[in-house]
Amino acid sequence: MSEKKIFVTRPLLPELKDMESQLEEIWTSKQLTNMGPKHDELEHRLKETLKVQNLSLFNNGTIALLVAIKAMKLPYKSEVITTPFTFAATPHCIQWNGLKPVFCDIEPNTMTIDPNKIEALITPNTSAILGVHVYGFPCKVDEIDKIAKKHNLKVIYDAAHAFSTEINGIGIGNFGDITMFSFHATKLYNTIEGGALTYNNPELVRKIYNLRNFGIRNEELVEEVGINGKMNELQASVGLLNLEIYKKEQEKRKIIKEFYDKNLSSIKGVRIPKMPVNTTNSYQYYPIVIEDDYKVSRDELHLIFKEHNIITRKYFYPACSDYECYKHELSTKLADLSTVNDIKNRVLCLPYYGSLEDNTINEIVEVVQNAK
Ligand code: T4K
Repeated sequence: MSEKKIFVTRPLLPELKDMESQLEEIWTSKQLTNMGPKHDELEHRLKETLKVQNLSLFNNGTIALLVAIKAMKLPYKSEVITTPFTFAATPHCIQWNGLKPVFCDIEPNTMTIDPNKIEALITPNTSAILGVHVYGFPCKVDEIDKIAKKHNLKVIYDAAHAFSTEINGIGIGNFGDITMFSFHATKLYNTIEGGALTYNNPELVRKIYNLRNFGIRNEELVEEVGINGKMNELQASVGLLNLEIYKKEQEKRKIIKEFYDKNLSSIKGVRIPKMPVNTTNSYQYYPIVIEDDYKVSRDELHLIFKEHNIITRKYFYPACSDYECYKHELSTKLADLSTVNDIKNRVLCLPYYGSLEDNTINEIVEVVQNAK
């Protein structure tokens, strides 16, 4: 048993001495926030890293997603078809915009929204589809695009888990009308708290700038009802330093993934979801799916891990469609959510970060091998 608690993740942190010199610069300039030099540099650098045309930084992913939805100008109370297999922030951002989340089932391998089940949910009141690249698995973007074009719907992506994921060499932030990234401490690439929006339509640049900054254009002009979504200089400096080291972290996680894959895939009843071909992995999470022919249930395995002082996570149990605030909606009650309702009871995210020690990784594999 591990002496210290092992968590599902640990944040990527730059060297303290590198942070000290960043802090010295900030202290000297006294520019702490409001689109300072570090903010602007990070925006520029991330645009290159994520291979996107436009990128706006935010103080966290949730505010970024709120603004993304707002920028789409969807009719008040219209319906947004989304996945319930996600973090609470996704449907909450729809609801906070005065819109209605309508939950669609997921497909079993990538656990992303199932395009084959979207059209049945479209009504005259549907205005958008919001897909989540959950665990970094990309949604079926081409199929979603076709449906959206056919029904004149906006497409919004939540790429909170998909930093640096690419499909056929195209950055994941290029698909749909707008994409949100989260840079929360638990994410592969973090700015402590933080996030970004990426989009190809140049007309959105001004709109998003305004929405992020109270709607203020200049000292005498307030153009619309905005919010405070600004990333500060301390967050941006962590972001600049983490840009230098996130690839190393990915390499370490790749090795851990190979070890997990090799040792877990041969265990009866343990399924390892596969990344689609021509897609690069963000190495954000390591989910396994516990099938009926495994020795114990997912919940039992979760408890066995706990006895070893290893904290695995049931991301995303409960599904958002089970939340008190959504489960009573008629659309939730009527929806066919059979795959979500199955997967939510089977999935378990294992500890997954570069500084996991070899003996811990071995222990994690042994727990799955020997559970009874
Ligand atoms: N969309 C999706 C699909 C998302 O997953 C998220 C966030 C969002 C939107 C919203 O983006 P943000 O507004 O957060 O930028 C965590 C994160 O707080 C949350 O950001 C994330 N999704 C979600 C999936 O996971 P919890 O409640 O699981 O976090 P917590 O505090 O239990 O952290 C997990 C483990 O990480 C801890 O056991 C230990 C470790 N940890 C965590 C923190 C915060 C550290 O070692 N250091 C830390 O500072 O939600």
